[in-house]
Amino acid sequence: MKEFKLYAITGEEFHQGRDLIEVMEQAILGGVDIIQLRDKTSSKREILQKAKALRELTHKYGVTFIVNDHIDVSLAVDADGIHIGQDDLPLAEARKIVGDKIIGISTHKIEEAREAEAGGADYIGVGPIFHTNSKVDVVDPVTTTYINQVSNEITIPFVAIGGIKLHNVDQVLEAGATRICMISEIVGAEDIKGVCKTFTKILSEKGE
Ligand code: 3NM
Repeated sequence: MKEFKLYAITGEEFHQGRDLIEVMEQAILGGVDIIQLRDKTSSKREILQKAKALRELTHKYGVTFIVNDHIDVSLAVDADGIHIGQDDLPLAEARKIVGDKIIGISTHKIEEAREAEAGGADYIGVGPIFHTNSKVDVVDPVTTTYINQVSNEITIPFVAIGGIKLHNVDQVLEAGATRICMISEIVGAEDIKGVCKTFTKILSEKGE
């Protein structure tokens, strides 16, 4: 998959009434490399419509587009890939369905990271690093210790997630992460583009 640093996930409960596409366009203009559609409440039909619109948007800007959970929706709109959790279809089965499209997997401990790598995941999520209100039933924070473990051992791309904010991102990068993923700090911001530009700058300085 294309190299990436800044990854934004939709979270319409934080959009403050702003239109989904406008919110994500601001994030793209701020330098986001990947957009993920994550929607745990809408009907499949509604999710499909949102996915179509986001596919169009991401094509326009050449940004990678991932759909959370719904492999069928991802394929139907020709997204670049899917993101799945530990309780979803196992990686091997998902791979049979999506072929060489991107598969990302959420991991919360090193055993899961190893399994995802061995199974051929394209990237893994590593989190939640800090407390988050954006995902229900998520495990307790894994802290930056888990980033240390993954960065020392895992060779596929990993992205840190969960409670990451401008005020704590330094800890995440210092622990060894080079890619970060957020919902609320990005889509809940007053100035979405500005916040993304700040993160983009921090990430690129870190990479130098
Ligand atoms: N996955 P925010 S944490 C979607 O640890 C998601 O796998 C997580 O939202 C994981 O940036 C999380 O608002 C929520 O904390 C991230």
